[in-house]
Amino acid sequence: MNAAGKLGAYVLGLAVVFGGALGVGRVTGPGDALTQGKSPAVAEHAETGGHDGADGGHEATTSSATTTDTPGGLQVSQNGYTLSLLTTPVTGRPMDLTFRVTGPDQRPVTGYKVEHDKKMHFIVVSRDLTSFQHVHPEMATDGTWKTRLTLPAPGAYRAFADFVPEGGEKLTLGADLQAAGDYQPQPLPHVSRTATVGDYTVNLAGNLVPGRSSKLTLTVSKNGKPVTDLQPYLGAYGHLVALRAGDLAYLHVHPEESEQAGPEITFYAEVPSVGNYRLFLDFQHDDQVRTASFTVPATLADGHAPSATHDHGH
Ligand SMILES: [Cu+2]
Repeated sequence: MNAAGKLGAYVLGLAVVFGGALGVGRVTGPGDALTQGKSPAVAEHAETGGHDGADGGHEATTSSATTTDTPGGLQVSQNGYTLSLLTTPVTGRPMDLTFRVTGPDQRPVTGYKVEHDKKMHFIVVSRDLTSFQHVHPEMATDGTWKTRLTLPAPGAYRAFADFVPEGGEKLTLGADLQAAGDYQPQPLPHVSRTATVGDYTVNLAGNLVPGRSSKLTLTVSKNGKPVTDLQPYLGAYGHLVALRAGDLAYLHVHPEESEQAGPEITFYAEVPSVGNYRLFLDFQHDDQVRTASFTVPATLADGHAPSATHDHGH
């Protein structure tokens, strides 16, 4: 009870953990039978103990605790739930993308818990990580979800369904989308702590350290002035999705609760490994949601830790 309560609060406040599989879902979810297969192994390696592993879940910062779990978004089917995309994509014009999630009983899931104001968070990114969309589909009574979006160009895309099924634990399933046509993959954008979107500049401070809760502070300014009247979007002043370069492992991070509507938004993110990550920040100002994106390396704590408290590029 206590452990569950504590973890629950933690999730609400600073939801972090890569794929939701690390401790949180496993401990609080009722679907223990579904995860039994890997829990013992994880407990063994993580040395958190079979019983108070519950409590130690997010405090276990050893790298072994993170590497034994599969991050979210890498599988099209997990815990008996399967994502099926039902639309052949087109590019350059709006399309209605439909999909279903089937449950352990093989039927389309129709019962979902609301999380961050929505029952379904759906993300579509190009595999080269240069295009990102975060949308909220509508569900028909038969469990078919539909959303309108435009894929900017031909190529390979990854779609992520981030949801909590009733009676199950939080999941992020991923599926490929292939848009026919002449494809020009772009290299991963350069590592940068500054992102520009329209008149807005967002600066990033903090470092990603694998296996640790890493504090990230994003500071929003418009035409050089700090923005102090950010609007809540889905119950928070910002939403952050992190995707690992190379395999698009998925991390949805929510900010530390704040009374302050900017210019700073603080997140705690826990990444599962070294490597480059692409971060996408959604924030709302002047009634419009905008996305700022960054490429950020994750490095070991005892390795190079660049001073990151100052913005670069100004
Ligand atoms: Cu969402």
